[in-house]
Amino acid sequence: MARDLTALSFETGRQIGILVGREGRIYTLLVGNQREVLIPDLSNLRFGKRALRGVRLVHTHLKDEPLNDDDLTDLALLRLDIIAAIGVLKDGSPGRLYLAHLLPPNPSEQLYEIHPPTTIHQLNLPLRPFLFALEAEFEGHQQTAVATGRKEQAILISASLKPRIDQEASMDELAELSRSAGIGAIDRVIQRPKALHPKYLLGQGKLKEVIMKALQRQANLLIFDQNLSPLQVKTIGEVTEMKVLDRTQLILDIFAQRAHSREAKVQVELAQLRYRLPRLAERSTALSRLTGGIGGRGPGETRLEIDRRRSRDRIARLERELTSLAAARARRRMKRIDRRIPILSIVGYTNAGKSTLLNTLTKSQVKTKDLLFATLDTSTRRLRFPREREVILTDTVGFIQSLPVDLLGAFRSTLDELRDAHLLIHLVDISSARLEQQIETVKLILSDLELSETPCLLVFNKMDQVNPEIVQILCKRYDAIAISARQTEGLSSLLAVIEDLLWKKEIGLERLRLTSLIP
Ligand SMILES: Nc1nc2c(ncn2[C@@H]2O[C@H](COP(=O)(O)OP(=O)(O)OP(=O)(O)O)[C@@H](O)[C@H]2O)c(=O)[nH]1
Ligand SMILES: [Mg+2]
Repeated sequence: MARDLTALSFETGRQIGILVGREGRIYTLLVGNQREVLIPDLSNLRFGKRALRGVRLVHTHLKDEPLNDDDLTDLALLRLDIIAAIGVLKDGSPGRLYLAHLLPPNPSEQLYEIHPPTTIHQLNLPLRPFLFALEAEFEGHQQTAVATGRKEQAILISASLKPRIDQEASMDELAELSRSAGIGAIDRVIQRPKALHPKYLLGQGKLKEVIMKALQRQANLLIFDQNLSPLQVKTIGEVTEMKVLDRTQLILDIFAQRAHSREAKVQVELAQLRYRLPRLAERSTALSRLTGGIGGRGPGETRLEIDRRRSRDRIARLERELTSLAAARARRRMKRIDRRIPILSIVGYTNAGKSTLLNTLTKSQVKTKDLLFATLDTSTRRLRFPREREVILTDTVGFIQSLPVDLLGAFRSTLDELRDAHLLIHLVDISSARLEQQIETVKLILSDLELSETPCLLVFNKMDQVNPEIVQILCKRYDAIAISARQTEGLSSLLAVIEDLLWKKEIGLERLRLTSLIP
């Protein structure tokens, strides 16, 4: 057999390979060029519960050279049982035999083992028992992983033309988002390429590195800090055979986990459908090797069309439902406005402490958590001041940089409540390393929502976390008040300012457009 391969290789001047199953059946004969053979899509050879693919690649190397990086990448990517190269000698007969296989997880994080070269005749490896034992070892590791309840493990990836320091900061936030979604982030890859790759975002070499890392660290998910085009999601998913998420999808995922009220659920599902619609695509039968090859046939149009139509129908249905929910919300709003009670809305970056402040001020129990996007539904409470005065205080969903457009659109009716506010309290986590950016982001989103005109009071929260002198400096620089939302004691100064802004004639009720509202 080996003799046939090398002879054929010798005659054609091309690499020749065969894919062989465990039971010895030959699946395919591959004819390559001088330097490589391209491996067809193997996704129909699903492993099921197995760790290895169940096929080995045996191919020829025209110059009797050892296994190269591409060979080893194929071994890892395709989870081949074994990869073997047989050298072709000057007379077309088999030369040396090079062989490598994957290793189960090990302390030195070695992905594969390369055997010392032998010859076909010297090879003393009882294949069947060997593969059986190797598979069993892999299985042992999988079971411990299941038993210890291992959650999803992700590699975080950023590829952007922005300076590295900005990428790092944004990656910190992505790590927080992953944590909030219940995903473990085990590694990070940051690249600042000269140009972004249209298909992979990252450079191809870097992507290979990512895949190897993923296999070594047993990650099952790639999360990109940038938003990916439909084409990118598809090609990266195909090449890596891993689940691929981008920033928007991760945020949508968190929202989906947190949505409780019917309105929030509808809003989130709408945003998800709108984001996914252009990304619906079937797997093409592209070649698995990163280096490309003959393009696969296009997706099966019919099935795809059905999926698209279903999604569009569902979007239409959800939009109708949302309209009627929004109408009910508008009626509730009108009632409140009728009451001529000033409305105060707490806005700010996610995790700033908005719900905590609402709770402390009104002694209520809105859920607060050290997670991003703990709150999705708007909560409304009454807050009493001395002299029979009261205001309505609302707390709503937090903001974040690059808030998905679809999400902002879907949450419009929730965010519309902010339009009724006479005063916005812009709450900022003063202990955040990204204080400046967070303030800017919130301002930007407020202006997107056409709320730049609403009077806004900047309040720094979590002052207990920061050196008092720095608190003072920052308050001065930003013209802000500092509080600790967890402690009732310190809040009286904030209340006094609010009362002043809302009721003291000299501070300009007119500016606050309250003249007509307060009897
Ligand atoms: N140290 C300190 N922690 C605070 C303070 N205020 C809030 N926190 C904590 O900050 C975390 C976030 O608080 P939340 O009130 O849930 O924040 P939020 O702005 O409502 O967040 P989202 O709803 O996710 O947008 C929680 O773990 C709070 O306990 C504070 O004054 N000091
Ligand atoms: Mg909250």
